[in-house]
Amino acid sequence: MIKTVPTTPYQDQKPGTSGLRKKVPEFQQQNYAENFIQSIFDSLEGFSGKTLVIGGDGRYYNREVIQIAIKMALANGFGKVMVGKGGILSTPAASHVIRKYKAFGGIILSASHNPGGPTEDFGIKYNIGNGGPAPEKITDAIFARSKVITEYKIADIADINLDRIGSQTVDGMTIAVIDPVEDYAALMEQLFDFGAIRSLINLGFRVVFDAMSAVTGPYAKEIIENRLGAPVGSVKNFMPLPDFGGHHPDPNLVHAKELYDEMMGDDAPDFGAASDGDGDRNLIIGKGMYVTPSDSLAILAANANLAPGYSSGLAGIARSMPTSGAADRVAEKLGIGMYETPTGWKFFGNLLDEGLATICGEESAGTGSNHVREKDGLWAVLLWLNILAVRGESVSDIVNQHWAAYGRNYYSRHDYEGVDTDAANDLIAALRDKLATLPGTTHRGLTVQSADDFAYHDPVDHSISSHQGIRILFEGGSRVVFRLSGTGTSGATLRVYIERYEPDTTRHGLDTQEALADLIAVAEEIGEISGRTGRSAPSVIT
Ligand code: VG1
Ligand code: CO
Repeated sequence: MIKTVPTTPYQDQKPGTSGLRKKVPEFQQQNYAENFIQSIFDSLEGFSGKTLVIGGDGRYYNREVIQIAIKMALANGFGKVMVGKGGILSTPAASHVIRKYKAFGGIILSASHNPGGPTEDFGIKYNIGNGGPAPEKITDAIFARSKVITEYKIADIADINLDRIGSQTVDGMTIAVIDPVEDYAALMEQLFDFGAIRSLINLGFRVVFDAMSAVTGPYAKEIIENRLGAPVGSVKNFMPLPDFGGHHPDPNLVHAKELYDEMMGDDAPDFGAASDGDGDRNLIIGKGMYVTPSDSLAILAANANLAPGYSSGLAGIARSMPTSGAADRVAEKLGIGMYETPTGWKFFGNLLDEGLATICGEESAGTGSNHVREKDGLWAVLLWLNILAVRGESVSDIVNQHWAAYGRNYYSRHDYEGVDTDAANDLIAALRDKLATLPGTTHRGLTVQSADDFAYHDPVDHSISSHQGIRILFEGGSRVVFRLSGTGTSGATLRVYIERYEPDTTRHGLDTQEALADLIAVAEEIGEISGRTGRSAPSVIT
């Protein structure tokens, strides 16, 4: 029943910030997915007879690769596979299932916020037994293996029916098709005061959630409408579609513009939120008030003790390096640890496992906690709702009070998408060459205090991750960060992160881009962005 199939390696299966992401036609090349999955298994030890969790965000090609992964897991010696009904599991739900059932690991099929469809993006990611993305040691091993692989193993069996919940045994291996929502919803009920949120909604507090035709639809329907009592229709675009309705399932001000406009309108609901393709990101908008992800992290951390799951306080906060320093001020006030990691959730795993950090976040709309080992979009939405229910104030009141207490970190990210790869690499290399001579120089009145290429020393396993972004810090606490995306699938994406701290309350009402105008101009000058990329303006501003 088990076939060993000869194959030829590909040289481009290098996992990025979050797994291997490529266009669907690339994944459809002969044995492309099989090679990568076998390379994962070849890089792991000790899984014989153990459980593997498999699920994806439902995008185009999801079902095909789920079948391949099941058959290959069976052939490679796993004892059991748990797969979400219809091949669906949001990224945070997959993380929870791995942890709850003490699985050996999991395979998550997703390209997250990237578009889906026959010519769009697909992705495969491996998560370890703690429920989190595999650390670099493992992803490096997978890549090395993928370059020399000569054969893969697959069970020669019929496709598994993914649409009926229940277990079946094939060749000694159990395949359990599970409800993708149930375990996750139960976990949320443990962490948050659903009764308080339900009362708030009963009093007429209006919530709108845009699932962006992606994986969170069924989760949000069950939790926000069924369990919290929001009126039917509060969850929009709740049917997961293989092409996300032709949109980018990216919850930012560009792709969730309709929600944004509704929240800024005259008769706006009280609370608006959205999530991404695989359910790990969140967008939070109050009536007339957009909350930046960096501020959201800080505010959630400062108020987390209002939710039952965090009532005993936080051990520490972790954020990715490009994320604003707003959370740092909260950690300082609470007298707890603050950790600065490279971009990507895999770097938070050790801090969470060791109990050093409780809440983590990234500027890219990712927030989460030690309840799973991935960022979690709905979790952030529910923590916000729990805080709103307890405080009885509006989102904008809470944000303004936070700025008054801690100061405001004006923050923006400028993305230059689809840039020529060589030009982008040259831009970063040129910045690297300038690092030594930048300190002490003055640009538009801003003096460079220090500049470096961020390297992370993991305090738990002592591994070192270098070249994680060029940081230019100015006197007074402003900074500009340059890095290249590790999740894109065509050309390069240059990300420029801009931040300025403003302690003066009377200056907290400025427009963000105006407040950052000097720094934006300095970033252009030092980075030579337009000259090197040929772009006079970013493609996306968040
Ligand atoms: C981006 C974000 C990063 C996030 C990653 C995965 O990576 O910047 O913060 O962890 O996506 O998120 P990059 O390398 O493109 O900047 V997801 O929701 O795509 O799994
Ligand atoms: Co995502």
